[in-house]
Amino acid sequence: MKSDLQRLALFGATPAFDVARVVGRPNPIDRARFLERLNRALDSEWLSNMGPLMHEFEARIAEQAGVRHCVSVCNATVGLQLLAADEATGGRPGDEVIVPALTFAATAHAVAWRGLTPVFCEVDPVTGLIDPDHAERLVTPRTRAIIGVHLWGQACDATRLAKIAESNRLRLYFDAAPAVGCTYGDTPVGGLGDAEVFSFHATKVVHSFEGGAVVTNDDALADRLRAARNFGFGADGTVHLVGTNGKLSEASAAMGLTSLETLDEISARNRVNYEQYRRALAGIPGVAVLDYDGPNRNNHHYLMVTVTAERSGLHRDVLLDVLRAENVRARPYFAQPLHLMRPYLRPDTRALPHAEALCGRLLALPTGPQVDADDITRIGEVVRTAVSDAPAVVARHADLAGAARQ
Ligand code: T4K
Repeated sequence: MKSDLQRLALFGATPAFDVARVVGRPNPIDRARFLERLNRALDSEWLSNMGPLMHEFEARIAEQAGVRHCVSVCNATVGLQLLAADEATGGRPGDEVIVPALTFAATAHAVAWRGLTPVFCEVDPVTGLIDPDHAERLVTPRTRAIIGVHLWGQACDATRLAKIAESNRLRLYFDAAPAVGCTYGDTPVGGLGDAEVFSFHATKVVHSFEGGAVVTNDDALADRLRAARNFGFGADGTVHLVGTNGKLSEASAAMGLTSLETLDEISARNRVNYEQYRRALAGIPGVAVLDYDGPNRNNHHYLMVTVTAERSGLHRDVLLDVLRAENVRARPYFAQPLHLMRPYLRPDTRALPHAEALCGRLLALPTGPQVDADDITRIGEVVRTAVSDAPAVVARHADLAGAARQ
């Protein structure tokens, strides 16, 4: 064993961090501002059902995304469900919606929950974004919509997808769950396709405990969505359509407004972390930071790396445990391609090699204001040390796993 390995917690050393560095820690907010807003709601005795804070939050999000309408919802999954159920999608049970195989399960679940069939599309082998060529080949007479996903804040090829949607008379939606503050060229994410859906879950760059929003420039769609999230009630107080309860509470809106005020500062901070990670991980065989330096701006909320075992000598899951031992709570986003998930697996399910390969390689590393340059340097050293003597690390990992099983 090389002596450097003795500095790893996997080999018995003291973990690199006393306090865990975690992917998904809620971004800090100005607590006094939040409490002031929450107190305002409590004093007014108006806590939900399209209150003033919800309206203010919607206005700020619409402004941020450069769109006419923001319809807030209780989470992004419900937002996607509202789009799947919308009359313009027009789906009858069994109609098809094309979704990428590499995304959070919610993208497909929202479609399936409405009785439509998600059809899984291959992704780009590097970015993990939906492959428009494959999407085009998947179109059938039953296809109603395509949902692109701006994975980790990288914008999809919205131009190509719009052409495919237009020539096949399909709706085009984007799951923009992680992409508040990102752009497609100079266009803010939010104004692409027929509608886009943001998530304001606690783990997202802008958070409202739980929450989400559908943003669109389509006036009629916005009206239908406003009704659909409120049991189908239209502005005239009568029920226009079959709706659900998808409303955002005033407490969530208070948090969302306060969190949104930090977006620019946190994105800038995360950009610095991204550059520091690129330096700290440079030259490590088989370990690469996902490159966000193209023409589209990323909010840098997710710091993604790929671990290619053929070159690093160790699998992503081994590195995950090496880091966990150091109190670095990295996450394997996403570890399972959707077409291989139990509810979607069929006897004739076809392999999607790029999505499957990426699911075995991707790792989210901690970033955000809780992580500083020294932390990143230290995390880089851990990864470099592990990869530099990968066979010994793999053997040690297998020994520990065997011992844990006994
Ligand atoms: N589409 C896409 C592409 C998405 O990524 C998501 C959600 C959606 C749609 C649906 O959006 P929502 O309906 O949720 O609005 C988490 C989030 O729950 C989920 O919102 C998010 N994507 C997904 C990528 O991450 P899990 O299963 O990984 O959550 P969990 O509980 O394992 O926590 C993740 C990490 O965050 C852990 O390291 C712990 C940490 N954490 C979490 C919470 C909730 C905290 O430190 N504090 C917290 O309060 O799904």
